[in-house]
This record gives sequence, structure tokens and C-alpha cells, in this order.
Amino acid sequence: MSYIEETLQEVHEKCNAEPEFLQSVTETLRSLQPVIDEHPKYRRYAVLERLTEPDRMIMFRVGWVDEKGVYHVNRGYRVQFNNAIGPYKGGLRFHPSLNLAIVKFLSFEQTFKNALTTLPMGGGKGGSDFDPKGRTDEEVMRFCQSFMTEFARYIGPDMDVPAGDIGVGKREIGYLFGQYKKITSQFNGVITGKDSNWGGSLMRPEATGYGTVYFAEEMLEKHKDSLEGKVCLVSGSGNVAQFTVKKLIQLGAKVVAMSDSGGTVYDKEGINEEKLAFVMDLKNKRRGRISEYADKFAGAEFLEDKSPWAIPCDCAFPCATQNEIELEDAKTLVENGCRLLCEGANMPLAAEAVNLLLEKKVLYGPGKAANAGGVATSGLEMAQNAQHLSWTREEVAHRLHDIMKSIHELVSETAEQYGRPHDYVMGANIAGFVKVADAMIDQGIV
Ligand code: NDP
Ligand code: 2IT
Repeated sequence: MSYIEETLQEVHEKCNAEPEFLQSVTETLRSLQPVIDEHPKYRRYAVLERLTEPDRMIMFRVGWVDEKGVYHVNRGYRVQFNNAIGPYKGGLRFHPSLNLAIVKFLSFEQTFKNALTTLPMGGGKGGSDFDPKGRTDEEVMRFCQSFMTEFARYIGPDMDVPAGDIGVGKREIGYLFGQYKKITSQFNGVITGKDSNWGGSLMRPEATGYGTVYFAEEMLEKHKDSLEGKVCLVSGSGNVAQFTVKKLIQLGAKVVAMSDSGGTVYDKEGINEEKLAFVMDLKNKRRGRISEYADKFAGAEFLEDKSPWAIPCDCAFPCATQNEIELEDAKTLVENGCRLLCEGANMPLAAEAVNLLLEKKVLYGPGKAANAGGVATSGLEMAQNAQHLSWTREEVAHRLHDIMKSIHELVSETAEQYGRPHDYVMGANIAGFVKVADAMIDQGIV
């Protein structure tokens, strides 16, 4: 049996109750075959065994009391996966579906993603099964304070630097940072995604969505094509989706769908700046449902409980959550003429869906590369915090665009080097792997 298959068998035995983690490890390791064959040192130094076992997994109880005086207990998580190339770095997710398998897959993916950003960051991820939906600001604040009371001891600007993810935005980051400061008396770069008024980086809110679109632009440009006039579907309507739509509009694409967990809005005329401003106000201030878009704008249709993938398009941008595109959805997208799919979300495609897109030669930008602009800009926030400076919007925007171009170049060159120019999964995984694996070998087995 090959080294990869042997390792996978061990991981499957050890982690058989963790489907998302197994999905991500299986896809990643299998795409490393040529580099593992080429360099026996990876086996000699047991790199795959070490790379599939997190440095540590932290779980803790978070107790809090709601406004009616009802007591609640949630679970907090942090998986510090790998710090071979820098401090652990990755977001916190607050969503009722969160469990250890999901945090493990996210932190494993993050390790490779961060290695592609050109910045020195290791991989981590965390969060809670707490559901902020329907909670008042004060309830969210109490939860965040209780979470941080335990969490503060595990993090630090040179140790582990959390940020946002699903359900954790500007509001939650503020409450988390406030409590960290209270406990430690330190004002430092321990968390990113802060408001630009108190240590955050300009452009961080935009970074993931803009970066995803820049990556798509690079992919198309390589094929002498552009986003101009392309009909696009975007799933989700949170941070990543909003700024994906914004950049697509700026580049002349026509976005006809957005969604949330209640369904999809289909707007044949296209979502313009004004309609997007409505979505941003609805989601960020009023915390409403996307169905309200169809009430507000005549001609838009609300498809209850439906995802956007049956709507004909040229390009698709999944920006909601993992496994939101199954094999059948991918088939429908291909049949309807979709030519490019770029991932704003982490692992939004089931394994069979990825294979189908690669087989059908759809331009496919895997999240590890395509959505790395968010964490890269978090890296720029860390750099600014360490310098006690704030860079201008133009400076950060320029760096973000350059980073996305570099990531695309690295991924596409690596894919070419290994004889599969179309396969950005292989390109991203090998490029990220080599950087982390070689650092691990240099530093000895620890
Ligand atoms: P938000 O919380 O801002 O938005 C999430 C969106 O996805 C909402 O519209 C939400 O709908 C929808 N969604 C979440 N879970 C589900 C689900 N189980 N089924 C259907 N819809 C769902 O999160 P972000 O925009 O920050 O994150 C979106 C994705 O991007 C995630 O996969 C995240 O890991 C990834 N990502 C985020 C980065 C960042 O910088 N924020 C960086 C890189 C990747 P509803 O409100 O109804 O729940
Ligand atoms: O998945 C991701 O890359 C994020 N949620 C952003 C992480 C970060 O540290 O900015």
C-alpha cells in the first residue's frame, strides 16, 4: 500500500466519527501523490502522520445566562493544528451545527491556505455551537465574554490569533476583544477583524470576497477571458457573499442570485449596487432574512428552501458553508453551461462534485487558494498591529491584490509542474504542503 493510503487508513480508523475531517484529509493527501513519490524524505520523517494530527484540540464549557434569566451551556472549541510556519491563525465560527469534526477540517484546510498566502501563519480554527440568531446584542456580549474568559489563556499575538467566520463578525470580535483586554490588560494584535477605529485593518471586511473574485479573474485571464458580462450565482448573503457580489458588480458581471439558510433570491435583472446596499443593511444591521429582498424588489423571485445551483449561469461562487454543492448540483451547473466555479466558502463542494468539475474541465478555484484573501489581510492586520501603525486603504488593497495574483501564479505553476495544468486542487495542495512539510522537517519531530 502507498504511504498516502497507509496514512489515510490510519486516519480513518482514528477519526471514524469525523466525516468532514476525513473528507478534507482524503482529498488533500490523494492529490499529493506526485510530490510524495518524488521526495522519500516525507516518509522518512513521518510528515503525513504528523500533518494529520493536530498539535492540540481544546474544548471547554461556556456557561451564560440569557435575558430571561435562563441558564445555558455551550461548547467552545479551538483546534491548534500546525504552527510550523507561524503562530496559529484562523477564524472562530458560532453556529449550532459546529462540532469537533468541522473545526478539525477547517483548521486542517487553514494550515494549507495560510501557507499559500506568502505570510508567516500557521493553521487553527475554533468557535462554538452557540447560535447568535435571534439573540439580543447583550446576550451575544455575555456569551462572548464567557467564551473569552476561558479562551484568553490559549491565545496571544505570537501564539494563536483568532478572527471571524460564520456567525462571528464585527460585533462578536468587539465583545471578544473587550473581554480579552479586561482579563490580560493587554491591547495587542491577539485577534483580527477588529474595527479600523481600534486596531483593525482597512479592507479586512472586503478582503475575502474581493480576493475570491480576483482569483476568478486571474483564472479567466489565463484563458483569455474576463468576468465582464458573465452571469454569476453567489450563495450566502453574509460577509464573504456580500463583498464577492460587490466586486463582481464592479468588474461588470451580472449577479442573479444570493441566498441564506431559508432559500435563494433569483433576480433576473441582476443585483446592482443599490440592491446590494439593501442586502447589506438587511443582513448587517437588521439581521433579517434574504426573502425580504423579493418583497422589496419587483421581478425578484424567492425560492424557498432552495440553493441557487439550478439557475443557469456562467460562473458560480459558493460563499455559504461546507458541502453546499452535492454531485447532483454540480451536474446541473455543468449542464447549464457553468464554466467557472470559485470557492469563497471552505470546502463547499462534496468530493464527487469536485471530481466532476475537474473531469469536465470547468475552471475550479479551491477555497484554500481562492478565499485566502481574508486570512492574508488578517496577516496584514497583524503586521500593522506589531508596527503600531495603520496603513492606508490603498496600501492594503494593493497588497491584497498582489497576494491573490501570487497565490494564483504559485498554484497554477505547481499544477503545471506536476503535469496537470487544469488541476488547481493539486496545485494548491502541493504548494501549501511543501512549505509546511519542509518547515516541519527543519524543526525536527516535536
Ligand atoms: P457569515 O456568517 O457572514 O455568513 C454566512 C452565510 O452563509 C449566511 O448567509 C448564512 O445564512 C449562510 N449559511 C451558513 N451556514 C449555512 C448552512 N448550514 N446552510 C445554508 N446556509 C448557511 O459568514 P462568512 O460570510 O464569514 O462565511 C461564509 C463562508 O466563507 C464560510 O464557509 C467561511 O468558513 C468562509 N470563509 C470566511 C472568511 C471570512 O473572512 N469571513 C474567510 C475565508 C472563508 P443564515 O444567515 O441563514 O445562517
Ligand atoms: O476561513 C478563513 O480563512 C477565515 N475565516 C479567516 C481567518 C482569519 O484569520 O482571518
